[in-house]
Amino acid sequence: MKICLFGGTFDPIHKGHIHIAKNALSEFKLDKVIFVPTGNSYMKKDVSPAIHRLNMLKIALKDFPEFEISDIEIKREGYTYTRDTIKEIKEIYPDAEIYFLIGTDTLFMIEKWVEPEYLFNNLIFIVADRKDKNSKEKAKELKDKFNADIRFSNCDFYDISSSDIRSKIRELGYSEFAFEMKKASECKEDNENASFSYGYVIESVFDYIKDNHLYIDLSDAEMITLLSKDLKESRLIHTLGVMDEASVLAKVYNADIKKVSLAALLHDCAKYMPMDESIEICERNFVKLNDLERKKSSLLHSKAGACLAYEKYGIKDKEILDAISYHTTGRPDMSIIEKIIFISDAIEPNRDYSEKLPMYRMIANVDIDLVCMNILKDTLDHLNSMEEKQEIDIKTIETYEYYKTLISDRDKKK
Ligand code: DGI
Ligand code: FE
Ligand code: FE
Repeated sequence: MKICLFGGTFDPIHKGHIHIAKNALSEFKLDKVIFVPTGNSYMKKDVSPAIHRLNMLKIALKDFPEFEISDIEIKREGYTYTRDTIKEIKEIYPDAEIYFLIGTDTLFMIEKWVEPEYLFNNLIFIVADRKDKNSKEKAKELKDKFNADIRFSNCDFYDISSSDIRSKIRELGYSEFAFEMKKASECKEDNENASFSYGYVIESVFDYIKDNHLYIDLSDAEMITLLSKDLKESRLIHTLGVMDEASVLAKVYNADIKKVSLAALLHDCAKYMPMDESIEICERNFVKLNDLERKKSSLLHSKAGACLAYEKYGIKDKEILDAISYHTTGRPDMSIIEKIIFISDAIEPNRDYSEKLPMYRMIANVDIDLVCMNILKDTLDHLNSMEEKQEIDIKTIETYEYYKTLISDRDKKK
């Protein structure tokens, strides 16, 4: 059996990818091409969330029985190396001849990958460009050095890339881009614009991009519209209250107002997400959950919220995501953004659970750590006084202890 792996970010998969995969399939008489989207270490790289890239692949490849998708790299936490992927694939297909489809740019990078010797020993590389003279020379060099088997596909590699598509969408907006795409697809093949049309995405993938707001940042208004579908009215009112309170505190403490408002806006975005979905979204983003978080939605919604903010609202900023993630329990040594969200959630103008709130609201403007400690203390007291015994998350206790010590050390110094 001859199988060919085709790795990439596929952000998004475009017609050029499909074109070269089809060509390789017939030219090298392959049994199948397996598309292997790269993983993303949660929130780190500037690529779209894995789930979207995977969904776009599924949509684009559904009519091609010889094309498969493997999520092995997506399922692997942290950095992924092609070497490990090949090892796994060899276990699944021990007798297969394994090809690896690449563009010319990749040919120049393989030597820098982990264990290139292993790769050249175990793979037959197919380079999807026959024209590039430099790549022919590079192939010869690699053959001499590693005894590499590098073959050139007899097809044109369309030089438009996913990154060009992303920037074009960003620049034109969805409607203009759709228009451009339609125009390009009407060009004849020999027309110089044809290669461009090949580079675009298929229509159903474009619909997915639009529906999931990929490649264009959502405006605040769009976020609120989306959020209003996920939240009840009372929760939306609370959210706007947190935004108001947090913006004031951001000014007082000189914190990044944009980040603070986004974190405030989205802090409870997963409040009504069903438990099973919440656990799933955390797991696929490698967010670890303890046993209590797995059974209490009051605790789970903050971590699930960070993941939802990342996947659905396009937030990639770690500081914003952390503020959402820790808004319920807090954590020791919180950043200023985390503290602002943590206390704004408790003291926003619509809250009235305690007569101490007006005092907290005043103190918040001068001593945020003191208010943090008090809110944590109140939460612990509240949970302990409830009729139905409440388990307490270790983070809540650790955070309380941290701020209690901080305040008492500070008072001693005075
Ligand atoms: O989502 P909100 O209602 O705006 O507020 P939140 O996210 O701060 O808190 C949600 C609930 O979580 C609140 O009723 C208190 C509860 N909570 C906070 N810390 C712990 C906790 N519940 C348990 N069981 N254990 C905790 O450590
Ligand atoms: Fe909350
Ligand atoms: Fe809240």
